[in-house]
Amino acid sequence: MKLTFVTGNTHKFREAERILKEYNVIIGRKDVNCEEIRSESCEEIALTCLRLLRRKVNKPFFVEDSGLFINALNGFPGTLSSWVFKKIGNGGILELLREKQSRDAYFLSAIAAWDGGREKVLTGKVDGHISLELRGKGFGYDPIFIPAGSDKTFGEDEKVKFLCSHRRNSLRKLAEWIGR
Ligand code: ITT
Repeated sequence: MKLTFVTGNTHKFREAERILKEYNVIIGRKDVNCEEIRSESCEEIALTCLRLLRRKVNKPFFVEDSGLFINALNGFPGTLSSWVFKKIGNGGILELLREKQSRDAYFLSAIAAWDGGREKVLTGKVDGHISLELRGKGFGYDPIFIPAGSDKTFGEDEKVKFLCSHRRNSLRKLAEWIGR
């Protein structure tokens, strides 16, 4: 099945394209702006966005809302991740964590999909912690996020990110749902 990923983020699209190809799901990209509601739930934001876009996108499609949740900051930046990244970047996050004991964090990805008849929300998560300094490339918070079981940031180890990311987990569920 051909699916459309509605996103303004080319990094997210490229990751999704590579991962879904493994499951024989081919995707195209559409960049239609969706006024995101304010909520602490990625699932709620993604589903609301899907329903708003249903009128504009007349073919099977999905949207994804994701974010970095840091325990010591009560889940901040969470669903504000995109905005916070633009405002204070990775340097700002490291500064906020300077005096904190715990650096535990997780990435969450919520996909809301419409296959032409049904709609579904699928989530993926990856646990980890925030590094002491910026390391590697990638996009967004990749240079400061170290997944559990690794000592490298997502930005330093693209392969690990490809295999275990929050997005990999939600996209795998999407592929399974589409295939049913
Ligand atoms: P769309 O809403 O148009 O899809 P966006 O970038 O605004 O694009 P989100 O609202 O889901 O997407 O924002 C999530 C932000 O969280 C994103 O902009 C990054 O800063 C960060 N983020 C999400 N997934 C990430 C990942 O895999 N690696 C690094 N940072 C990530």
